[in-house]
Amino acid sequence: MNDASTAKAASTDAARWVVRSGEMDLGRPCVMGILNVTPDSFSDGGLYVEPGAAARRARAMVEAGADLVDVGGESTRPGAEAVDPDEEWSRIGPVLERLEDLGVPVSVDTTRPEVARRALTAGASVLNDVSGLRTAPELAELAAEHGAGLVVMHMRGTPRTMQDDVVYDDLVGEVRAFLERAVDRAVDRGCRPEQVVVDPGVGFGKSVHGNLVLLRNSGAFAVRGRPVLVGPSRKSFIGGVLDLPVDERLEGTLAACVTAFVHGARVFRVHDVRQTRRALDLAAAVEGATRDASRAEPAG
Ligand code: HH2
Repeated sequence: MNDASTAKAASTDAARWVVRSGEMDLGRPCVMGILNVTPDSFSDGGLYVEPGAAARRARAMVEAGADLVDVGGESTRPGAEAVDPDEEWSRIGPVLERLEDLGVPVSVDTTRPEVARRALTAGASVLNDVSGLRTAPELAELAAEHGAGLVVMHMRGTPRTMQDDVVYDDLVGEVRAFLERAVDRAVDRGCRPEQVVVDPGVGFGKSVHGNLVLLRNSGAFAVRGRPVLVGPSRKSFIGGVLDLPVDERLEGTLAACVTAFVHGARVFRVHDVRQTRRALDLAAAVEGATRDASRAEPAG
């Protein structure tokens, strides 16, 4: 098998993701819309700090084809300082209240158990932990207790320090080993494997080239048969390759998502939901057509 077919084989078992409010079918690429309710996120900081504006943005993303919405109250951009948990909750809580009838699962991007607990009580279905259970392994217990989905992401260090050292002896091997440990830790703490999704952490302590390597090897991260999420949206490696500012990285984001999908990723965390939905649906149709190549159809 070549690289691409290995990636596909690894990802076929990974078609189920159990989240609290049901089961996501990852047979179709899954789009996670980003909703940052922060003053300082790198691309949408300050736009949705008012809870009404945030709720409108969430509904617009669902209408545009989001399968779930990820709400974050703390920026994790390189160099970002940590915020106090009460401050983080004061940003997220009023938004979650308004999303009870959103119609798709709500994920909360936090590394703090006290914030996660309150979010789950307020109806969140997924915990998105960018520390990969290093900061607070209790997050796995909370996910287990509530039957919530859990995203475990690779990052070395913290957002404040992660770009200080972006050299790895074996990037893919190190990220894989980290994610294996994170899935095992989640299971040891009571999660069913089906609740867990893994993420190689695009933009978190990697060089421009390192990020490209992660995307090219997306399928290799499907450790323990778990589905792979990638979050390339508008990130600086796109600017690094195309020499474009953050507000001109849509095409780069779409290309990153489509290539990651072809190489085995199944969940895509993005700002531009409608465009990503269309690009991935077309990519999935092309991939499906490859498998059915012998079927005779009129030309079109
Ligand atoms: N990226 C960011 C935040 N959370 N979670 C996962 N699982 N994967 C990611 O790649 C990821 C993430 C950073 O992007 P963004 O939320 O747009 O910016 P900021 O951290 O500045 O709020």
